[in-house]
Amino acid sequence: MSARSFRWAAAGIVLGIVLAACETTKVAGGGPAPQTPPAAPAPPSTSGNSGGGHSFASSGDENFDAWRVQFASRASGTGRGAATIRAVLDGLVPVEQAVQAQSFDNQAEFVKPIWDYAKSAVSPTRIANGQAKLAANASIFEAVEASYSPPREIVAAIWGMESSYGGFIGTDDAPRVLASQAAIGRRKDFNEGELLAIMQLIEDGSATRDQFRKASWAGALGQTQFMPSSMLQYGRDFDRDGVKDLWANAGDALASAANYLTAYGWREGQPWAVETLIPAGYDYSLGDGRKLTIAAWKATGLAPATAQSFAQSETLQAELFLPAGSYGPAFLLFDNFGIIKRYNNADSYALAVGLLADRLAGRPDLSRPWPTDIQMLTQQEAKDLQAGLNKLGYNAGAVDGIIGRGTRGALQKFQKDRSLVADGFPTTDMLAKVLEAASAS
Ligand SMILES: [Ca+2]
Repeated sequence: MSARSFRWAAAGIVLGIVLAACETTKVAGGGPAPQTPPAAPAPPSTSGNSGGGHSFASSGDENFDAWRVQFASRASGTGRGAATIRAVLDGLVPVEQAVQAQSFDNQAEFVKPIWDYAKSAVSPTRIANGQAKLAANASIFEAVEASYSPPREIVAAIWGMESSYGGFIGTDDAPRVLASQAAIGRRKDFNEGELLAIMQLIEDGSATRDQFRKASWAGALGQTQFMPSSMLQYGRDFDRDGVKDLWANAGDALASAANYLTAYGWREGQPWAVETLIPAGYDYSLGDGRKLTIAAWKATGLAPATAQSFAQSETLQAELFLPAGSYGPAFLLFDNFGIIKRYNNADSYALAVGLLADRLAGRPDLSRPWPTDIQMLTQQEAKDLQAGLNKLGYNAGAVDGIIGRGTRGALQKFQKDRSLVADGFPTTDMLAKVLEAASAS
């Protein structure tokens, strides 16, 4: 798995997020459920098509052309009409492979700390813009909140993170970028599924071919950046004008996002997380992903950092999350954190959305600052750390330079065995200790 979020890369943000290692699966939610085939009959193909075969003008790329003809047949086999297939696939020229690769590969020399992302998420501008958008669209948010589970601030925060509240929705052609990836075999089934979803959306009248020309470079659509399969399954025509206009209609986009979170089980009335104070001498190894009740966490000495209580129920389960180890704010995470991750599968993303939503809801800033003066490991150093932990018998997983939960857990065990603060946080000092132990072993 890669820590690089291919969507954030699209937004020009260099990633490599520590503590959030996982490939971002954009609004894929484990794959869309099969849809009922649309009833709309396909007009007959006009030209270049005989005996059910498909032909297209050459793109100049043999491999792409071969894939396109085969995929067109597969699309026909799923019931898509020839005219739709042509509208989506004809005239496509694949994105240069070097450009595609650059979009996916993590080029960052340094592993970027999670707080870089969290801090930019709650910039004064983004908070002010969000509050203005909430006010300007109050009736939409009112109605969306009445129909779906998540509070308006969470939906607004996603809107802010995904498109700067509708300000930036992408300029790539979704069929082109999806086809380019499928043709070279990158997540072929996924990308072909997204192309089929686009065809269905066109055939059922949800959107036009041209609307799909405004997408992120990974194919995400509209103000809340839905992948086509998610638009097909969770998209909403909130203003009931007959089209799911995620691009220009804020109500459609926001209702779709709220519907998505609701469908994945948003727990109404529960927080996403609450910042917690950590007492001196605390056993940080409890922050290893385990879930305990609020009552149990309180018994270990945790207390809410602000006036906000942890949760209404003492029996609610939560996880202690230490994105900055013992050096920065700590959180009790609730199930809704995982629901936000269904939107974009990275801890850093969910943290950013949650923090922004809290500020939009008028809650105070974090009580503890992020440790912005800590020097982060380079990717090579992160690899050295992983190799050292593996050599010592702590399973840090693949030596990939990406510090995810596996590496943190291994480091926590190393720290605990040596009576160090077991926060799993990879400082250069901790790297030196691991390397020293590994070379002596
Ligand atoms: Ca609509």
